[in-house]
Amino acid sequence: MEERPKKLLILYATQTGNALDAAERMGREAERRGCSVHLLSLDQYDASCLPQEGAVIFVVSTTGQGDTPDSMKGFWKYLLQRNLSRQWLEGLNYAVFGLGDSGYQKFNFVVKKLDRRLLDLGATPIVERGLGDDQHPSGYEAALDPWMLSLWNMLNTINYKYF
Ligand code: FMN
Repeated sequence: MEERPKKLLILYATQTGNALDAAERMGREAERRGCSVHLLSLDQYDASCLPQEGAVIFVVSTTGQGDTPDSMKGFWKYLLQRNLSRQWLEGLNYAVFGLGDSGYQKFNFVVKKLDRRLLDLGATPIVERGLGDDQHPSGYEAALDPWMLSLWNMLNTINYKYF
């Protein structure tokens, strides 16, 4: 029996809107490539469903002094639960892109923590995390463009059936 096509889920957390812009851009690119996309803010997503996903793309910013955006607090609390096993996310392919500013001491702290926690819970990274930086003359997009390219390439290479 042929495997049912999977949807690409894009989850974002933003404080001032940039991560939403980035996530929407990613969604448009994915759809142009024939991919079926589901775009949601992290506070609209039930974290207990993560093990059932095929692939998830996270786009999250860092605010405060290395803090998560407000819309990520519930999700992050769920993920930090001690009773989640190291196999909980086995079978989940993920990619993370962070938005931050290297002028801050805790540069892109949230996406770095998220990446580490997903790995700890058994998930498999599709590509290395991307780090957007406000200090770059082209802003976060300077890192987003090459990161997206390697993401599409890797999804093709691992023959992920997201169409
Ligand atoms: N970037 C970091 O890398 N680390 C920080 O600790 C950090 N704190 C911030 C605090 C404030 C009040 C603001 C306005 C920005 C901060 N930034 C920090 C930069 C933001 O992450 C960056 O501007 C990002 O593009 C914002 O994305 P968003 O609009 O999706 O929230």
